[in-house]
Amino acid sequence: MTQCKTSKEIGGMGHSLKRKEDARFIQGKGHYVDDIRLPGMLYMDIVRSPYAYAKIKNINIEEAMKVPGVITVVTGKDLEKYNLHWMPTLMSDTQMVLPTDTVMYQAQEVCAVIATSKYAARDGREAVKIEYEPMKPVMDPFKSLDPSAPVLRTDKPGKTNNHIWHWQAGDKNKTEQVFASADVVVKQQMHIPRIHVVSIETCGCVADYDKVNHHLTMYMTTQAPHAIRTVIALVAGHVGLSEEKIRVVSPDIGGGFGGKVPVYPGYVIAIAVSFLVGKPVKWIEDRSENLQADSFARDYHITAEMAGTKAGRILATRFKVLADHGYTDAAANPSKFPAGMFSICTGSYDYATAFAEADAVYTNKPPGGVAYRCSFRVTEAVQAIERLTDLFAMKVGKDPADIRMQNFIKKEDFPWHSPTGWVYDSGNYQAGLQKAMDVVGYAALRKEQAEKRARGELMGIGISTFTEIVGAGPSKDFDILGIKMFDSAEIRVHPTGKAIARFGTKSQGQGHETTYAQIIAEELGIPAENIQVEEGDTDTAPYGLGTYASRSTPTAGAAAAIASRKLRDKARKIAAYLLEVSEEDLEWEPGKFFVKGAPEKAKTIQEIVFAAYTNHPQGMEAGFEATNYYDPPNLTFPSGAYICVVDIDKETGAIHVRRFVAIDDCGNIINPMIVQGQVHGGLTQAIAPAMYEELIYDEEGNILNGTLMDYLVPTAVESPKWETGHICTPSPHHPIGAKGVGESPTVGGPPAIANAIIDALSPFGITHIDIPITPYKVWKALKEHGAY
Ligand code: MCN
Repeated sequence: MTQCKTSKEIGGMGHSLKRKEDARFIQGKGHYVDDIRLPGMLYMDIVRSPYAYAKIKNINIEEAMKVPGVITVVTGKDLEKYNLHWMPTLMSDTQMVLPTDTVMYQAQEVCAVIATSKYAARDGREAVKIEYEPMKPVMDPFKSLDPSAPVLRTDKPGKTNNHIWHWQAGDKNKTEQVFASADVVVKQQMHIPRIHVVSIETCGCVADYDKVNHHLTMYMTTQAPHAIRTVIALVAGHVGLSEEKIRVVSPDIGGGFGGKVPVYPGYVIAIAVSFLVGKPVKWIEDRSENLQADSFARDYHITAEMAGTKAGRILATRFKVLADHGYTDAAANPSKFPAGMFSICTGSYDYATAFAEADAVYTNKPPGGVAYRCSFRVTEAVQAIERLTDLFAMKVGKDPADIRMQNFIKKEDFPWHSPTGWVYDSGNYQAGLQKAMDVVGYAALRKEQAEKRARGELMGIGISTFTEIVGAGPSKDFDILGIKMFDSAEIRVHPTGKAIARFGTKSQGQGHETTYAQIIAEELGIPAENIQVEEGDTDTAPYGLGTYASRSTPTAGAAAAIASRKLRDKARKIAAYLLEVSEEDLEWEPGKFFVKGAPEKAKTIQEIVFAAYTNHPQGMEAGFEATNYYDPPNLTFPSGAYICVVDIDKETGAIHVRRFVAIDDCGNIINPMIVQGQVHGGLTQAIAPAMYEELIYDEEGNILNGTLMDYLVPTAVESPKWETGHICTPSPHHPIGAKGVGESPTVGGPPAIANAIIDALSPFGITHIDIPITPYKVWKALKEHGAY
């Protein structure tokens, strides 16, 4: 009898397999865009605007052209000749590749210098002389809609103001009625700061146009290779490069976090230059360019209100949002989605009434709208709802944990129909919070807090219980450029039993090479080490929409399971043929089919695969491969309960995060170690906007903290010891019961920290401080509230 290995031995689901990709990463063998060197390759550097809003009077390239090695300088007017000066953003907006007469934000691309070395290109860049006529920029989104404000997007025919879109969800009249008759109403203005993803690798590309075959290969840092190819085809179509003539290759990526979803002008300029000069062109941003000019996230101004009873029952919420998207809406137009960005604004609670509306405006800031490790503005919504919940608890005089327990959607109420249009698939919020409270020792901490308060010490405990919404599609609700959102897996098992699996997603550090292999191993019984996972090459991978919005597990992960099951069906047929029994007489155990009641009569998956090429039933196609394009019936709704404990130094305002307990529910877990890594990284990115990061501009549009010397990215030193754990409510509609997890910590983390800090300061009557909550803001609030 053939003895099969256990799920653990083959690296199946639920096991902490070491990441396959790390073997090359930790040995410095990762292959990134900047590692690509092609014969005859030219280098591009970009001249950027020092002004936020200015007319371009003249571009003088004379001196630049004298720099040894400089080949040419490309301006917007040059691109205009070929109709290559405009491009769509990934959603529904457009932006200039290079401006022809007006710059719209500081650090905007104005022209590009092409040279035989990157140093010559940089010297050429310094030698370009541009004459500007500066104008007063629009930096305040609230003033952007004033009739006196200049209309910024004059390129858009018929545009008479700076409004981009309006979105709303929920029942406005009913919400007003509930608010009018409620015992208790709390209201808070808040700002969610403009932040940047700051991935370790900046953006860049090598555009390689092959004149002979009229074919473009684009090596680039993109999270969505297929969708980007479609965008490139829309632009490059003007010079006859249609989609089948374009190959996008996304090699290893050093972090994306949403910032490598948009299309950046540098990509299009590199393509245009490669097309015009017939040579490969490399463009790699430097760190400052990346921080100052790439698309930004958040920058939302929210008026948030909650109505309820004195007994602590939440009845309704109302949100009015103004989104500052800068010069263009880079990546996330909510009108594309059925219930848009703030639609998860009822959080994990079971009240039936809510209304949310949002407007986005243009200003003279760099492009905004990137979903930085948050889908569809969930981070912003959760920040608002979880702050409101604490304010409400404070007002009715109850413990914030009790208020949450009282108002949670109950586990038996799933699927839950939210008042803003979603159907939450599953969850057990009470169990999650209870576990977090047990782990942190909630009751003892409250006791300690009371003792410390009596001594005048500042200690705070903050809770955040959140629901995420991840996995776009379903295709009926979501599209990018009209392409319906699904994702894909293609599995090919070779006669030797070794497999190659390709996906439409693209890992930027999430560990897909390991976790996808684990799903296939579990379903097919082929050891994960024998399954090579590939993503990121549009010539070989099946079409997919990419990796963001924690969608890879909900979509491509499901596709991997379904494609594997298709192969298992085929394997059953072959096994029945080989064992000369009917299919119904066979039973499956990972890695083999055996005859019911006679386990010694068995065929292993390796034997079956070999037979698929050598000895398969008549009428059956040879080979052992399957593809699945998975269109999910619904999103998945991961959730979490986070508790943060802080100590604050009253004299200086310094905040010490003493404990942080994160209990997540992402359904069935494929790889616990990878999920833990995702949570650790995400939590570090959660303390970022909560305590450190915010891009600041002056009234003239100058960025005031445009280097990593003064834009404070938290490191391991600033991170507490994260205490992580899980509960599991499998997604009922996902083939392996998994939900996404990548964004949960960045969604749930900031409000837990903010709530803890405010809790510590509450004895002084302080009820809110906008994030990032810095020592200075704490000290100032304490001073204003009479603490000194
Ligand atoms: N996973 C698992 N079990 C689950 C859910 C997920 O083992 N139940 C594993 C997955 O198989 C995958 C990882 O956890 O290896 C993340 O899966 P998922 O939540 O599906 O998210 P994506 O793979 O789609 O990644 C996107 C998400 C987002 S939106 C951003 S932004 C982000 C992030 O993940 N950017 C990252 N994590 C990042 N991690 C790194 N290192 N770098 C980035 O740029």
